[in-house]
Amino acid sequence: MSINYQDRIPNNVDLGSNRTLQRALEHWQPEFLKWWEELGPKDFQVADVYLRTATSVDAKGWATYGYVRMPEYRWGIFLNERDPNRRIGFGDSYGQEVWQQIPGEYRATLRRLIVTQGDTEPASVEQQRMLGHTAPSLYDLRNLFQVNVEEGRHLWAMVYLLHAYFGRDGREEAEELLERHSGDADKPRILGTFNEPIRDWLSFFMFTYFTDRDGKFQLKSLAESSFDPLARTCQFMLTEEAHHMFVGDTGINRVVRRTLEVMKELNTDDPKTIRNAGAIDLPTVQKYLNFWFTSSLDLFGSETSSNAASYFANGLKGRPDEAQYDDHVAIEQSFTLELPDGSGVARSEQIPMRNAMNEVTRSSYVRDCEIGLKRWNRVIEKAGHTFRLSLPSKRFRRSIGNWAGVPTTPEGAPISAEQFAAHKHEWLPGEADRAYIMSLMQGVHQPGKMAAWIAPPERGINNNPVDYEYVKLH
Ligand code: BYC
Repeated sequence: MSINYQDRIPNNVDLGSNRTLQRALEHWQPEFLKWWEELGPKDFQVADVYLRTATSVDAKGWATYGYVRMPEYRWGIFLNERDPNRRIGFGDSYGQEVWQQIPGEYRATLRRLIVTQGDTEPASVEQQRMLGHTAPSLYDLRNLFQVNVEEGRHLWAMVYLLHAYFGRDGREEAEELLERHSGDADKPRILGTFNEPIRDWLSFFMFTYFTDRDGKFQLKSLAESSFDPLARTCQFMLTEEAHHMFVGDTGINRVVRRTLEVMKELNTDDPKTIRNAGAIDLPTVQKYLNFWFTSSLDLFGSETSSNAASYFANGLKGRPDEAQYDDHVAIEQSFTLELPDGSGVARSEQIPMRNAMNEVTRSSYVRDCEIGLKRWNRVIEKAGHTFRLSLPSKRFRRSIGNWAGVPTTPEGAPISAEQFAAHKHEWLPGEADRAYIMSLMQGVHQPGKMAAWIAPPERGINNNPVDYEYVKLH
């Protein structure tokens, strides 16, 4: 399964043996590059960036590091190796052979899932395109660009499936993936979070921690798919995704560490004094966390979803880590949901397990999110402070599902719209918070130098020192 870098499109799918497909993808390639130039990272296209590139898909040594100009990054098509014994792992056809081609009756649904997944990848690049100028260090600048080129590659992953398995419809969808744009009034991206602007690095770290983690869980669900090429693509994407979440996790950790240093130096926990010293007070970190976590919760869809039930029944999309469950058919089980009853309390309702798959996945996601919070809180505790970061309730600030538009406290207690409005800016970033965070966003582009609002990372990339010249600017 070594990757062929001789072809115009690097791949490990023997693309050269299918001339029609190869030509169609080579036709899409310049469109992608044009999109990258217009809507990819602004102004850094001639910089030499210390990037990793996939060289093989096995666990050992899949990556090689070196300086690359982003437009010359070798975006390509990499699928995990095929397991000839792989069987359908869930749903009505449990135990049968997986599909190498798409059964006709599932074509439209699978296309929709692949397009929705594919749409998020370029969207995130568009959202982050202005961040290069305000990077807190060259180390961070490099990480931003690594995330961006890999999201570009994830778009390639989905476009390959569209071209290879969906004929003309798929090619048209691939074109449209470059036509919708994040935040565009006429042609926005499909899912809400991917139309939110990311103007500052605190948002970027929250996005890579919380929203990329939604990516992890959605990809894990699709990695269970009976459509084998989709499963194999997602398996490899997951290995790339891990670094993105690392960027978010360590980014927030470094922000917190720097704030604690300032709190210690000045012997204060007063947000105003901390801001005057150029750091980000912990309540503000909490507000940004609330915003991005709740937005990411929406990405799992409604608690009750007949779409999710049929994805599961038909073997299109499973639960993340399906093997950990005892019952892979899930036809006789039920799930208890907590729903708003319209009069300020929550009521319970039992629904069939298959209809609750979005909620099952969301719950696994929330547990995974908590790991980072524990780590950050340990740092705060060690520094002798009682403040703790916390995840708001799944009911808070929702735009999708049963709790959409229901005002609650961050703890999930239903309140009136007036009460919500009165407290909103204690819970979510307000204009003053955003203006303050933006005032900190001054690019630091000298090797080893770090903006004053963030601590240096504990180590560099690929065993290089932190003060390595990760991006050579010209
Ligand atoms: N915003 O039955 P429901 C990533 C729509 S992130 C707007 O509950 P379903 C990444 C929904 O599409 C991972 N609309 O939905 C991260 C449906 O519309 P249609 C992305 C929303 O189908 C960082 C309608 O509401 N992966 O990879 O059960 C950087 C009814 O809803 C939203 C995928 O998306 C929303 N938040 O579940 C880069 C995986 N939520 O179809 C990348 C593929 C729902 O009736 N997608 N709607 O017009 C899916 O599995 C499903 O489409 C969803 C929704 C889980 C998203």
